[in-house]
Amino acid sequence: MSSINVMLFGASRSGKTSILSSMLTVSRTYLSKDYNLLLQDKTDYTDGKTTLNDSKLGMENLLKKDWSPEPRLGDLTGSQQLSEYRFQLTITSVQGVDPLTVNFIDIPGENFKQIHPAYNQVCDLVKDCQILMVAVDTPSLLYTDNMQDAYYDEALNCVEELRDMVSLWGMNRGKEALRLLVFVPIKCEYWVQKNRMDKVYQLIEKVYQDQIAITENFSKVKIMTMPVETIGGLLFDHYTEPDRMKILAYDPDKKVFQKDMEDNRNLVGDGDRDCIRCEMKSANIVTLGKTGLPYCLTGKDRLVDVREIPRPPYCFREGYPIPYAWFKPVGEYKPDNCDQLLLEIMKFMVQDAAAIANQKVRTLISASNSGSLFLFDCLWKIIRFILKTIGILGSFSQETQLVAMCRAISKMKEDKRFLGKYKVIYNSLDPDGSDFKF
Ligand SMILES: Nc1nc2c(ncn2[C@@H]2O[C@H](COP(=O)(O)OP(=O)(O)O)[C@@H](O)[C@H]2O)c(=O)[nH]1
Ligand SMILES: [Mg+2]
Repeated sequence: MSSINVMLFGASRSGKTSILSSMLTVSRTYLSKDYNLLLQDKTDYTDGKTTLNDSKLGMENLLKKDWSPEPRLGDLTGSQQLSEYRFQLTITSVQGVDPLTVNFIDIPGENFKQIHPAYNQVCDLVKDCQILMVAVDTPSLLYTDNMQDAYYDEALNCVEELRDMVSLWGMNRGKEALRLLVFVPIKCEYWVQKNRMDKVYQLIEKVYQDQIAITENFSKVKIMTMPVETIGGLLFDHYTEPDRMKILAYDPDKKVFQKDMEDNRNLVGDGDRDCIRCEMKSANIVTLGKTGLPYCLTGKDRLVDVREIPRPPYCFREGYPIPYAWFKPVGEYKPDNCDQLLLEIMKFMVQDAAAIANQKVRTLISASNSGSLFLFDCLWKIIRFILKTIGILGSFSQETQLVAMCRAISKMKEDKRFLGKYKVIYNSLDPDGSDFKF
């Protein structure tokens, strides 16, 4: 079970990288303290991709109250390159076993479209993945429901693109291989607080019903919805209708603060100007997108309709709908339920490894509870040298890993930190209720 591949699926800026960042941030300390599990970010950053720490800083930035306590617009720009993030999990209580690796393939939303040059590469990558994680932008999901327009449904929730991915998913691993499909609604704090998550669960199962149906072709698959709060202190506030959504192009002679602008390119066709998205309040008063503060147009300031801007990510045209969602900072950076997602990945790793090694998870759990781990550890120390020499180190190491992981997971399931806030849609990993259950 030394490595597992996870494909992150979702529209651009839906929050794929943020999920990883918050998962790493919240779990690291207590996994090591309470469970002897060392979780490390072993990503190769030499290609210059966003670090998970930068992603965390970006999220904390969205909460900055010194800007203003007002609602502000959600970000527009998602990652632009196909990236791989790598988590390494080392079981520190047992010496000499290999660490476990989880490879997350993080793909910019546009690459899932058939017309994109990277599309074939994406299709090849998903064939090797055991886990498919679908980041669902909750405000977009609710927006499309309000619009009652199949076109919006398709474009904002990437329904077609997911159909392709699910069809190719894990193909190189065979029909019998274990698979985990997780829908991860994010930016859902508002619906959690209003006790309206049932609606979100229900919409996910409706919007992606065909994709869920495709997975019935696989004999061992678990499908679930696992909402996570990647920030915690940021609540959805409202949407702006497209005709009130504008780009403010400042008077070129004005000195504009960084917090009051998003772009300084030639967006409006009369030279480089500092620009920002804003909501129109009256003919000359707008609300600025990054601070939510009112601004009165003066001098050569100009307002341009978003639909007139031809350049992504600002443009609003058919084929590129954007729900302009505003979020209000109400508290600290306090992610929630991200560790539950990590626990689910860990459970899956054990189930997958057990299935491959023809082991029963039930037996492993009782071995881990009865103290056999200690026996394994002693045995391990004594015969390690011999095993190395005769070259069967791999299989023994794997069994030790499995037992140690089962022990950690069984303990985690007792931990109040894991609140079980998720919904299992379908589970055939465990058709007879025995072998693959925790
Ligand atoms: N409003 C809001 N924004 C978030 C939340 N989590 C992340 N973001 C922001 O959403 C933007 C896009 O996130 P990112 O993870 O880069 O999306 P990706 O393109 O799918 O990888 C970033 O600016 C994040 O800071 C959240 O819970 N609420
Ligand atoms: Mg990303």
